[in-house]
Amino acid sequence: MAAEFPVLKNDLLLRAARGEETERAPVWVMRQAGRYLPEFREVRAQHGFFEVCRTPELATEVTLQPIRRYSGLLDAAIIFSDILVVPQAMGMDVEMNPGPFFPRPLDTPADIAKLRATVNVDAELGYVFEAITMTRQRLAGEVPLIGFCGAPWTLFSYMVEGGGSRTYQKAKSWLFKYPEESKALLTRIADVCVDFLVGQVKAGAQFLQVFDSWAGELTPHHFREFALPSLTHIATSVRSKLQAQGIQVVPMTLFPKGTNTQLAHIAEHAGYDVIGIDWCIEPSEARGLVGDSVALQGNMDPNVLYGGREAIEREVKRMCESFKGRKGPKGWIANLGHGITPGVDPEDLRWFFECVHKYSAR
Ligand code: 1CP
Repeated sequence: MAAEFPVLKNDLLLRAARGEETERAPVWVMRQAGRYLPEFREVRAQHGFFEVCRTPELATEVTLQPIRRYSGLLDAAIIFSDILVVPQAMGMDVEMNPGPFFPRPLDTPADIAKLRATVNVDAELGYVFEAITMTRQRLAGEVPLIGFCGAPWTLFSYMVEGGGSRTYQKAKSWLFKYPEESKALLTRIADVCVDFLVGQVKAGAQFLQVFDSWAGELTPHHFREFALPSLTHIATSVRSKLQAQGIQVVPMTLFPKGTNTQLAHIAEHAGYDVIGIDWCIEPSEARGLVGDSVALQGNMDPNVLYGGREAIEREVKRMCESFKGRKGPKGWIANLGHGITPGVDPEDLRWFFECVHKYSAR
């Protein structure tokens, strides 16, 4: 079983994830350890992207950078890594220059044979587990630590496209041309995700997030046919495996970006405690769709952070009013509607945190 860790002093995130009413909304931002921070760019000037991921000391340092800078304002740390470590663990080469690049993507189902038949996550991804344990120690209980993985459909699209894409033409042609092989591959990715997430909890992660960044590229019909089953499989299997091993189950968040018309269905069928929403839906409308069945996370447009302090304050206030309704914050984790981008002034992000503290308070 996992090591002993310092007692958690701030459990706001965990209480909100359980759907409880909180004194204010907990807040963190996706990609909070990243290029907008000069201290992160300094580390990256000396070390390659995957070198940082694979060196627990460096991954820990980078994870802690925003916690140190925004001490008392941030309510969670997220382990520094990338969703693409799972395709690597499955046997694919992935480079980061500067975006993800796969020299040998999966062109046809015949290429599936090139993947490892079974993936031992301790052997392939043990460096993430080590980084999590080290970070959890160094956090000294200040805030909870989030572990994560990419969702099967989002990872499938990178593995088939060979990188980012505008049209998802290759990944989608797989779904239409080879539906059964696509489903088999999605399940195979999901099985690795399950072991990876369970390993992260064993190593010390206190909250998990599954990033389905490209969920909204699918029609609702195909999202339900191809993406949702593997998402449900992950939620169900992670919980049952943790229980079987006598390890405390942690809250699970799904970020199915771009699927706002399907929120009610996802809340009911995917099996997650928290659903992350993007900025293309008003929070009160999202709450109306999901009822009280899940907590919500989000959802300010990251580009507001380029609009200056007045705009940030105005938009945070509006977001808070919409999430809170007439009462205080209940089951709401404040965040952006997608990752923070490299050009943001870190002091403007500080202002975002301060405004969330002020306007989300009961
Ligand atoms: O040079 C660099 O430092 C590269 C920038 C960078 C960073 C900081 C990449 C490349 N990945 C990361 C870290 C990262 N990626 C984290 C760290 C923890 C945090 O602070 O949040 C996380 C959670 C991710 C997850 C991730 N990687 C997602 C899902 C979230 C999202 O933003 O949609 C995706 C889609 C990726 C792929 C990826 N990795 C990196 C880039 C630039 C991209 C996206 C490229 C594309 O548009 O396809």
